[in-house]
Amino acid sequence: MENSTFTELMTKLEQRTARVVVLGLGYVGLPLATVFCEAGFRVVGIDPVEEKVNEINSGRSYVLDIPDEQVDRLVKSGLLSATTDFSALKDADAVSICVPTPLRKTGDPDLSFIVSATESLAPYLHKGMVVVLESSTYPGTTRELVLTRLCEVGGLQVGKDFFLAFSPERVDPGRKDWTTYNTPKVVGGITSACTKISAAWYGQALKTVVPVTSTEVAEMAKLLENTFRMINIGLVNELAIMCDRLGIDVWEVIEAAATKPFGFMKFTPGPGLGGHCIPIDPLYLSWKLRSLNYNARFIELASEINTNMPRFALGKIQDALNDRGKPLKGSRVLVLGVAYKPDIDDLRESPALDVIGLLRKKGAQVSYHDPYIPAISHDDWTLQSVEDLMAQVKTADCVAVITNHSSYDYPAILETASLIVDTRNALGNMGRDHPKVVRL
Ligand code: SAJ
Repeated sequence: MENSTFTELMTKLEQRTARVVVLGLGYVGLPLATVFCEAGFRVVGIDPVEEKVNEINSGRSYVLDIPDEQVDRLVKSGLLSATTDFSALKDADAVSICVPTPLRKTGDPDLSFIVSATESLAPYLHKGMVVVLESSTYPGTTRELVLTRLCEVGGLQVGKDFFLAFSPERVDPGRKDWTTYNTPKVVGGITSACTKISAAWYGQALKTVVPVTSTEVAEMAKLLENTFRMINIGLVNELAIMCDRLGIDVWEVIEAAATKPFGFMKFTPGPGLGGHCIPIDPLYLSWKLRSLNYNARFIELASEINTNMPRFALGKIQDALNDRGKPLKGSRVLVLGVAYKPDIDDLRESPALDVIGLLRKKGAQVSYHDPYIPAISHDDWTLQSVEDLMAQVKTADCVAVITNHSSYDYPAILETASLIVDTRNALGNMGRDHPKVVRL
């Protein structure tokens, strides 16, 4: 049943006079804020990091996908502003929460950012407000953590006085074809009125909105998307281990299988699983199911295999050197590419960090090159990206391709190196059956 609060808010959203606040201005929040601005909403971005706020208010962007020009234009037009002050929420009609959901050191979900954002919002919750959580999390979070805290605010009833929904972020940093604007957006509310009003809000700014019947469906859809990916990467990683035992070229096997025009989806093995989504989101799901006495075996097994891949890559490097009469200990190993995936500058959860750590533990003289990452400080070691790449390739006992950035001149590297362990098939057919090349 739609009441006057619902219809008044709906009118503001449809007329785009609703005042929008985006909580958290990272790789999800800033693009979302700009998309609302481009639709004509006035948006205040709130972030606790003053440097980010100053960058935005100065017309500059620190997010790969958002150009300075766009931020500058939106700030100068008065549509976009940023602040560290959460009291900006008091004037908000529509709030999107885009905060991190990492793992703790224990491997359990860290929901502290969601709780903190909700507790900052609660004092400003008022009649006629819609709140949407975007952070990837386990099914039930919006209802159990966000709704319970917002309902503690005196006398306001969800679905009647305020509206609450979940809408999973689908941002793939660096991607040009699918953006925040044109990627279909799932939205699920606590009540049908919550779904309707959140979908209407997002529908004013995004190309396609997909309403679903609950926050749990929306939360679970996101986890299916990324668990699907993690498990299939785990499958091809185990296939690489099997092919290694069988003496079969796994890359040729995958290329052959990928010729099937239906019923198959290509994934490729590698030295491990990086990033802030794929290795982490599925563990939110398995953690939740454990609390319900269910063991999500596919997730646990795939995670175990993916986590072991840096050690498998180490073994390939060790064997390749050994076959050339060189112990790993004391050998000069140049790691090529350390970002968690090609052509980006993001190091989060990168398997390169594990491979370098394992090489150092074995006594190898490890250096690295990555055009996007000038320096690394991790655990008890710090390294700088080497300067003269080809000189380092020439002197290395082994070049280990860990992240296959497209900017590398692979033919020149093949010509210059004495030994290459290619964990990403970066050399392609050049590397097949080449005496200097060992592939995963
Ligand atoms: N990886 C493999 N083999 C593969 C694919 C990926 O080893 O076949 C590794 C990558 O090297 C990387 C990790 O897995 O270390 C994650 O790679 P990713 O391609 O999944 O990239 P992400 O982590 O940036 O995933 C994001 C996700 N987007 C969102 O969560 C909104 C994911 O859902 C997208 O499918 C993915 O981008 C994408 O397709 O680019």
